[in-house]
Amino acid sequence: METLLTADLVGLDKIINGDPIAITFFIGYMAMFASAVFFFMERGSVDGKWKMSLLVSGLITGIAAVHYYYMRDFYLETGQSPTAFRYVDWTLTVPLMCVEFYLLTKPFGAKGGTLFKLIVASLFMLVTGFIGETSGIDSNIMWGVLSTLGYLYIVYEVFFGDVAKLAAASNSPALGRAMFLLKIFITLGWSIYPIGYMVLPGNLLSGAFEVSSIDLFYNLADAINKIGFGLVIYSVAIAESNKAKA
Ligand SMILES: *C/C=C(C)/C=C/C=C(C)/C=C/C1=C(C)CCCC1(C)C
Repeated sequence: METLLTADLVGLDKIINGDPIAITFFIGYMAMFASAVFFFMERGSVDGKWKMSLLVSGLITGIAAVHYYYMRDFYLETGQSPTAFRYVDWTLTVPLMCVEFYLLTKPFGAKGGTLFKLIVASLFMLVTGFIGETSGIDSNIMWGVLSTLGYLYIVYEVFFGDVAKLAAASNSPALGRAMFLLKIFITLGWSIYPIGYMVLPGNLLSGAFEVSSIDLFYNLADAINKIGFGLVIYSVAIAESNKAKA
């Protein structure tokens, strides 16, 4: 009990003394937690088919909140990047984000097979990324390239594959808007992760940033992609639900 208390106080002191990485873990944790509460509560404000989307947004941010709680403490105790926690979080939340994309197009005929392809590609991206982060200086570029292939496949699916075809055929302005935003998140929001990965020793940006900044990139990207994307879905859901009432 006593050691726990001391560690907590040391951690708090670090945060207050302005370790920017510690601060982003701290804020990330609270923001994910608050977002999860918000998405769960707001399920009641939207129409039937959007409720599942809000539930999934709540699960994504809720799962992230729990991992941020552990990642923050791990970082404060060790000063190291919490790579294993990070990838466990992503392995759960990225497939759920694929479910989110699928739910958007489901009312217009999306098939389970599309979801399956997205999940397989995202798992490939994450497994190779994890191996890359833990494999050391000589091979992290190679694993990063492999991981990027999984990422590019997801981008391809959203821009030209099944997801894109369904959205184009739907003639729904709401889906069109959601798809437009989804494309921005997938290309700009998700690309922050590989940029963060490139600060690893031996990788392309290792001279330009300190290794520790990897967590700044990842924490920023998580906030944008988990909370930001959830809010975008929420705003489309509210607009569509109000239209249906009018
Ligand atoms: C909520 C978490 C999300 C949306 C995580 C997304 C993660 C990525 C898009 C990671 C991509 C990577 C590459 C494309 C190459 C280098 C290794 C990764 C795993 C950082």
